[in-house]
Amino acid sequence: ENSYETILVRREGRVGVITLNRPKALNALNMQAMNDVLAAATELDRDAEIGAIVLTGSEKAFAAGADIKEMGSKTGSDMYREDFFSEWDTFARLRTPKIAAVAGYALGGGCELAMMCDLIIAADTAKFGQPEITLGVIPGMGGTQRMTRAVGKAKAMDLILTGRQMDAEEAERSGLVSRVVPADSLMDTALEVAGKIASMSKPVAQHAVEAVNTAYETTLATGLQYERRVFHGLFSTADQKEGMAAFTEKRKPNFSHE
Ligand code: CO8
Repeated sequence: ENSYETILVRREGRVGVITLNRPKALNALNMQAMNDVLAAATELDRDAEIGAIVLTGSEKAFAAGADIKEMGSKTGSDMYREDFFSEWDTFARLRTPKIAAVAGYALGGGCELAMMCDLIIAADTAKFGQPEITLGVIPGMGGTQRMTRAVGKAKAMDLILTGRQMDAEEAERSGLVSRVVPADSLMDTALEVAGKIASMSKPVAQHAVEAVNTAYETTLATGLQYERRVFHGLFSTADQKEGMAAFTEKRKPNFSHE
């Protein structure tokens, strides 16, 4: 599985781990990295043996943004013709629960990539920011949208207009990350959370991801209707029968992921 140029991929039980690996560029996201992450994550997503994906970087950087050197000289018409970086949307839409395990810098596209995941676990060394304005642009992989939904308008404006970095504690307080842990236990915690999620029924967890994400896309009434329909529909899965039977029989469920 390690035939990729910019990432490392490994499996730990039902968890797939993708590690961004361009240390000399602080994991800056070039086209190759986008293609590698997309290929690896799509393969893990389709694999019935994988119930959660952890995306991580190095101790120093989750990712320091899109690759400024690769991008800098492109023209507006290049960007439009290539529909530059739009394929990241495919990553964001994968339904297998995705956890970003962030240590060090998560800046620009790196912060946006973390926000494409379903939840973010941060080391106490993590630094989040959208510094694009200091480069004469604005966020382009969802920063103005997902950051605003995650932390609210006031803090999103503050971050995006000043380009300042937010530490892990502020990120947790603001609702961007679900937990902050000491840097040396980041991967243990991320793998524990991912392992727990992966022990659930995969299709049920995938429906939960879609249902939570629907909260960002629609009105409350439509979202509630969507949730209820999904809830009803899950009664046609083997795992609902197993989960409820196991409770009644006072044993652990043995999900078949069907
Ligand atoms: N792109 C390319 N190379 C980078 C990047 C990057 N984003 N970040 C760091 N590097 C490189 C540096 O150039 C340096 O390379 P070299 O050794 O060859 O000079 C190497 O990584 C190490 O970096 P530093 O020496 O700068 O390390 P420091 O510890 O001094 O500083 C920082 C770390 C603060 C993280 C600093 O590197 C930095 O500010 N990086 C840039 C952060 C940034 O501005 N990110 C936003 C990029 S723009 C973006 O992400 C837009 C996404 C939307 C695109 C979607 C379009 C539709």
